[in-house]
Amino acid sequence: MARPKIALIGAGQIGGTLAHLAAVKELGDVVMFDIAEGTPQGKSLDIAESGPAAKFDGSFKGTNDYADIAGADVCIVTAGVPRKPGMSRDDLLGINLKVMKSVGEGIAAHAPNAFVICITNPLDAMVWALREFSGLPHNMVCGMAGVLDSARFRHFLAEEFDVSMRDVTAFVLGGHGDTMVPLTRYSTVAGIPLPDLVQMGWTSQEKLDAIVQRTRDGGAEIVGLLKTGSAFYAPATSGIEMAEAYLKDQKRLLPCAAYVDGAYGLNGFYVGVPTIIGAGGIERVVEIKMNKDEQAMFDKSVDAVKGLVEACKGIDDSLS
Ligand code: A3D
Repeated sequence: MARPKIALIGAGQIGGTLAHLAAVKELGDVVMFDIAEGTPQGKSLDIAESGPAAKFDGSFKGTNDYADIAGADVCIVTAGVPRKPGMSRDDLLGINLKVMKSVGEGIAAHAPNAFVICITNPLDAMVWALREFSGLPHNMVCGMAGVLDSARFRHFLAEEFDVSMRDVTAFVLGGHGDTMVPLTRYSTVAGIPLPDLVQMGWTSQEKLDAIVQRTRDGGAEIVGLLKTGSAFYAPATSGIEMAEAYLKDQKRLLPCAAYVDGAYGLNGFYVGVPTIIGAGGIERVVEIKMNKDEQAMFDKSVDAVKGLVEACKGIDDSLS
């Protein structure tokens, strides 16, 4: 059986890391597309040349021509610009919306059967716009944010408790922005919920609140340190986890920006929710019960995303 074909649209920091991870994990043949001439070609050749030492097989191609993504099984989109210190994700909206238009048209023309994972910010609005521009089925277009935000939360919790991060599960829902919703009641160490761990004296409520805030600010913390761009190792690893769930029909329960129509009181809206990812793409949206406070945080986050979607409609007439 032929190897799956993975198209990476954008060959920047995240795109290059995605290609390397896909290679090392032998997920399939990789085509990297970018408008910058030479960048996808150079990164692809460099990764291919690491194969003999790393011991992986696969073909790696860099291109500036959308025709080369033809027949891709998965497309991961990182094309656009990242933020710099002092910028919010929302500041990227105007420029990245234009990028989503060309990417959506490219995918529609050459890889209409692909499972599409958007990573470009501001995430929830960009995945909505990418779906609109591409016209692909809603279950085949989603956004990566919840896996990353949950991974950051899990990392901070594992450090605080001095336990393996393997045993820490965490849930971060809502939009990928300052209003994201880390759900402590649904986050556990080997099944023990965080509020119980506070009662058991593993940490204090103040420390837990600080970890929640650090999770919300996780992207900005890295931007502040790097100064020239934003995080890429953890975002790429998170995108690969989602792609693998699709390619291997793993039926993973992963939080991601998915089209929600009916659940959570939403009618046709992209936002971060728990989903099942398998061979059918986003196979299910999982509706969990939230208490009053959690619901209020989620609603606030949904409102923030709605504002961005409206802003997109104001910029591009074809979206209204
Ligand atoms: P960067 O290293 O700048 O790479 C972006 C690439 O996109 C560059 O190589 C550009 O040449 C290319 N590009 C620009 N316009 C186009 C176009 N029209 N068609 C094809 N390629 C194009 O950025 P990065 O890889 O660090 O980040 C990529 C995106 O991911 C940014 O929007 C970030 O804000 C976003 N990001 C999202 C998360 C989430 O958790 C959602 C995390 C980190 C970064």
